[in-house]
Amino acid sequence: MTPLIRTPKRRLITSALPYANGPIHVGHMAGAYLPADIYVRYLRSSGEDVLWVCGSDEHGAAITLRAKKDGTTPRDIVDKYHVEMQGAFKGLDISFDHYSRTSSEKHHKVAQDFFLKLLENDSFEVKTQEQYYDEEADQFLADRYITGTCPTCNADGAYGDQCEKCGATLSPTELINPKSTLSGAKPILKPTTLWYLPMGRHEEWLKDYIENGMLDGKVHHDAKAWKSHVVGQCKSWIDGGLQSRAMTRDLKWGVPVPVEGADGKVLYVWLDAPVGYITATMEWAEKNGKDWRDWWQNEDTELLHFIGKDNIVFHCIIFPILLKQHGDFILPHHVPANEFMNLEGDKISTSRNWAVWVSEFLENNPSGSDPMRYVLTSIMPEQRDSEFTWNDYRDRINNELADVLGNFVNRVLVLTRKYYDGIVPMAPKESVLTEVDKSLVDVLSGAGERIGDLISRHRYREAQLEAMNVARRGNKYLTEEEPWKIQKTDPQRVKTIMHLACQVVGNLGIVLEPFLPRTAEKISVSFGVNGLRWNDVSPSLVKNGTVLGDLPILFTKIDEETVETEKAKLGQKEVDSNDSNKNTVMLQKDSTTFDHFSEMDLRVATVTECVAVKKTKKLLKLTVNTGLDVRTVVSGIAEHFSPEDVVGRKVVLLANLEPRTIKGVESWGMVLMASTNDGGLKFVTPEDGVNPGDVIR
Ligand code: B3M
Ligand code: ZN
Repeated sequence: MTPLIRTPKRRLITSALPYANGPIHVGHMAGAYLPADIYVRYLRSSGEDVLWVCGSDEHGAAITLRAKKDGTTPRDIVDKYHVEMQGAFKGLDISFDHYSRTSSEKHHKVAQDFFLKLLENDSFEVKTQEQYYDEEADQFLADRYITGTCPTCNADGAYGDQCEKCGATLSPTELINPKSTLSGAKPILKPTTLWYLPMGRHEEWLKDYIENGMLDGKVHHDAKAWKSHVVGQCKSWIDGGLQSRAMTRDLKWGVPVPVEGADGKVLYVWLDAPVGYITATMEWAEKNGKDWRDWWQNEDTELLHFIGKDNIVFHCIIFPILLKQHGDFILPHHVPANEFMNLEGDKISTSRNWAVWVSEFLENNPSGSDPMRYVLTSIMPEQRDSEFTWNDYRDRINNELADVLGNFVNRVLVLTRKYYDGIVPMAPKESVLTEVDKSLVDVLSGAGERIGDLISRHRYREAQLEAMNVARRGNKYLTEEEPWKIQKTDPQRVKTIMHLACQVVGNLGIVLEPFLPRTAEKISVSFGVNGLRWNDVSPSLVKNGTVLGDLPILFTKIDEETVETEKAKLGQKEVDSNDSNKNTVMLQKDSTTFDHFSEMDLRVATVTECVAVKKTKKLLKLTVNTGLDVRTVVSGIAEHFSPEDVVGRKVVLLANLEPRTIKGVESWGMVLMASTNDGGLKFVTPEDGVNPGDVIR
């Protein structure tokens, strides 16, 4: 039996609050913002009561880590990206009703009140435990701030929560030789008190909520409408047993824990950030003379969270627990999370600059948001990971937007101008319609419902395809009916054809709006249907006698140069930026002693000969004059230098490194190189006047 789901009176939509620690890329957009934008635009056009909120997530380790790397303060970081991210959203015509931020005074108060209510409702376990503390940085260390040797596989560089080499789940105290990533210091153990959320207590009702859509013995939502990957992830968390999770942290940056004696403690970012949705709603309500409670405390409201898959557990398990424990709030009815979008065969990565940055792209491509929106929707990772490539981008713009949509609209406009001075001809009588005409009319009659139904079920790729199919049908109709061939002999028939073709274009002005808002707006204005809405979609939308307005060419084609330029940018680091370069500066090594240093015989040498080592890709054999002798040294620099680049150079040599034989060649010593932070290698070259044999100390 399918349970009866009530139709909600209003919908509250949220999109994941992006961390204010870097710019927005296409993966973010396709994950949590563009799908929500399409959904909300459709609901608005359908006359539904809908509110969409978002904001910057300005707390948490992501921010403080970034500030540390850039040598600046968290405040500076969040102020910068709070503005920058909004630029990207605006550029892509993301139409939030309200965009907030979590570092505001208002939000701190809301989050603290929320926490206090949880405390009052006995939601936490308070535990005092020993935690790693960095005395130099003067702070407790989050798991990711500690690295060391993995106790399982002995690999270096394991994190406090996980070894990425062998996959072992760790706790920080298990690491061998733990080190703080903040200062490099060895952390000490210090007792601290934290408030834990005992999630195990909630397993039973959560299971019923996720698997059956039931809450407190009542039907809450349609569990079958949830995506299988979302339900699957939640189930495996619950089945694995929910562990208690600390809801406070010993950090300076964040929402202070509003309890006496809790100095130096802040709320866990995954408590504070989702409460940001509530704060954003309050701010919007205040500005618009509305009551925020209608949206959060009324059973007639449906709550939907748009997120990426890495946020599923927080929105489907932790936040629902918090909301239920609080007691005054509704719980999420749907979490249509998306999977990940990859880029040109690799994962999108901010630190490697393997990303398409939305603001930067739009700055260099003043064609507006629609082409990018179109492509991202076409490949939205709704059910599985997807991939963005520039070739595909070009093909979709050129073959679909330009050749189908743009071409069709333009032909209708040009022909209407040519035959009727741009005035839409009268509707034909029903009786003169051919079978082909009738089937085109049918396409228009059902378009609103078909596309709307797909959007309602969060199938945005198919919905956009269906909307484009309306244009495809129109284009095919014109091509096959060939009005230009019969205008002289059968002008009456041409009037029918052109009237119907104008109807197709006019309807595109409505059904394309959620996907391509700017294009839809241009079409609507030109065909006199602006201000009309989803329910107006019909074969008689455009009024007889409408005078068509100007309409510029809708899409310009993408040339090869653009594609190549964009591809070339991937993985390249900006040279001047004060942020990205510093990311790759290596941390200082553990201290050494002067004695250790003076054991090393570092001296200047000149390269007199150089050849590649046979059957290797990486090795060069250098003959060097050390001032003491002439010897051979094998160096792994062949991928960066050819032998001619090396001969005649003065180099710095570690001369007393034990001799060894590499690929059959005796190597005595090591040439010192500088690794640049873009992955390159450079010689360390002594000044003029320094000669072979000169000692470095
Ligand atoms: N800032 C994670 C992210 O940007 C986090 C989302 C918060 S939603 C309440 O992926
Ligand atoms: Zn390991």
